[in-house]
Amino acid sequence: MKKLLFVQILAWAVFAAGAQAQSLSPQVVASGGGYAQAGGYSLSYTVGEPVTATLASGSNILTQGFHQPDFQSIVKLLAKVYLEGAYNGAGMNTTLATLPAFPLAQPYNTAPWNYTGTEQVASLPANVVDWLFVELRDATFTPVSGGKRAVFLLSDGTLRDVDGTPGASFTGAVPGNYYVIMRHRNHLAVMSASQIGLPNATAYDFTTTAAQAFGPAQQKSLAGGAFGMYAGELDANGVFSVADFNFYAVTGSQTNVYNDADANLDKQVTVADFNLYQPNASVIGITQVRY
Ligand SMILES: [Ca+2]
Ligand SMILES: [Ca+2]
Repeated sequence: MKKLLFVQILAWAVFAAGAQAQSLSPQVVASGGGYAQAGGYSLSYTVGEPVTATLASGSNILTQGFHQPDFQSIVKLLAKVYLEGAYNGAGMNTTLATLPAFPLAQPYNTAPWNYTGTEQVASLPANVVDWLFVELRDATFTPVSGGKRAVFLLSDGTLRDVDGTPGASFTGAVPGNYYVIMRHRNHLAVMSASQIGLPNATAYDFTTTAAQAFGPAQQKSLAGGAFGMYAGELDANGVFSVADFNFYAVTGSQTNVYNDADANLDKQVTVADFNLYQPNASVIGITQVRY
């Protein structure tokens, strides 16, 4: 009997389709739907429509379609940083990006980072050096919601988000003051010396002095008075040790590869990469960047 009643209700609901639109809060307009009531039972339904597009403007993101998520904040970071291994005296080499195997999706999805972000592009933007992994930390250095993003590092040291805009776009993070950690696959990670008010209109520049990075001597003096991240921290755990040498030794010589042992980012694993690691071998990263 109950089953029969349900079928009857369903029939009523179908009959009512289109004749009685539904109104809820938040208000939506459905392409189809209906409501029926009988014998103490009620039934309502809507015909949804798929998400059709996601739009972003300023600090807001909007997903177009029937099911609207909450408005999400995007916090933008502008920053400039150099990698010792790619530095050429004026900017950084883009040799690695000529590699056919250069990843179009972020490569920080393995240990020690284990970052599950889906950042990817259909084709590389101009002047790419490599991917960077950027993190936001609060006043007590604690990770924050939405505070991780993989972006491209460009030859002039600036960042380029996969959304095509300058900087790193942190979806879900809220405007505020943050310490910023810059991570690279085979360079010692650095954190900003102080909190940065985000979004920022002027790029935070790590390259002007070693003191732009938190802690003592966390950046290397480069040619031309610039400073950059120490090359050769091959296992990226935040500390130079024999483990980084072992990573190089086990990898062995390789050509035309995207490999973490390639400290100078020239597509090859050779003694030149060991030579970058060797003078940096006693550098210890600050606690906040270690894994
Ligand atoms: Ca290490
Ligand atoms: Ca190399």
